[in-house]
Amino acid sequence: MRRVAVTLGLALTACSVPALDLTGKRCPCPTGWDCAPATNTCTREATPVDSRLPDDSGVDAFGCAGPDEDADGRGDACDVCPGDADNGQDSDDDGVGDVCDPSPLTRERIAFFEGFHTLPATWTIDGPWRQVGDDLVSDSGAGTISNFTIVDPVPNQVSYLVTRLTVGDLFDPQGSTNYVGLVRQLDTGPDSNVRCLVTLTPTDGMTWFGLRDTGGLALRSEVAYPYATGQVERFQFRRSGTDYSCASTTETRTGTTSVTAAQPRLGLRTRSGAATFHWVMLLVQD
Ligand SMILES: [Ca+2]
Ligand SMILES: [Ca+2]
Ligand SMILES: [Ca+2]
Repeated sequence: MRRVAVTLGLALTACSVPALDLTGKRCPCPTGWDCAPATNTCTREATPVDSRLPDDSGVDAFGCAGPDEDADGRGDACDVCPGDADNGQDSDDDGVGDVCDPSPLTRERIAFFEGFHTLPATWTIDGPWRQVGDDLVSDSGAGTISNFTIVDPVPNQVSYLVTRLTVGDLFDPQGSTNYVGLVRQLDTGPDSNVRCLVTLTPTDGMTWFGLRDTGGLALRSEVAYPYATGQVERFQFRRSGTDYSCASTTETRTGTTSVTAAQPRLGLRTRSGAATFHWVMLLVQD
């Protein structure tokens, strides 16, 4: 199998301490790094071999021939950042690349990545969701809530639900609540839920970013946040027990709520608004 060498542009000698180092990393070192015994630290190889790149048949060293969301030549199943452009660097060697690793010194794993190249059969569709190209589009009518969810595979562990979305035509100007974003602790019966979202208050036209739970009463942690149709956002929705955080590129909101669900689901949610979801990913700490 052909393997492709990747030069990282680092002019390092075997015993040098690189400017780009693994903070606090000690031997033994991960793939692509050399142990420096004198200092018991890891230094990057000058020309590491990237075994994840595909061979001439389009199947890479790990047999990944499936969708390639970011079109970088590494199938989603073998990509340490399947939704983001990255350089393959993974400082804590946890299989999540630095570019998309929410805690580069704490081990996580990718529980799932869904790029919507087809409509995934294991997800529950509630509302007018449809596949367009390799994206998922929702255009909820006035007052209509749409969920696209899956049973939470790790309900008792710290996890990050991450998505990239494009805000669509918003909103129903007469509606009382309009939003697009992520949802957790969804229980479709009583509709308990916690949300990480962008929203608009129809009465004053203000737009917001942040957290809400069922009814927006116990948890409502928001900040005024300008956004418009066509704006691309990356949301990261962390849950640790009853603690939540919702982060965009520039803002983070945190809060606590006791909202629970008998059969907790997680995924995407819109109300009286439209959005295009490019991918969704779940990272988990074991
Ligand atoms: Ca890829
Ligand atoms: Ca990592
Ligand atoms: Ca990590």
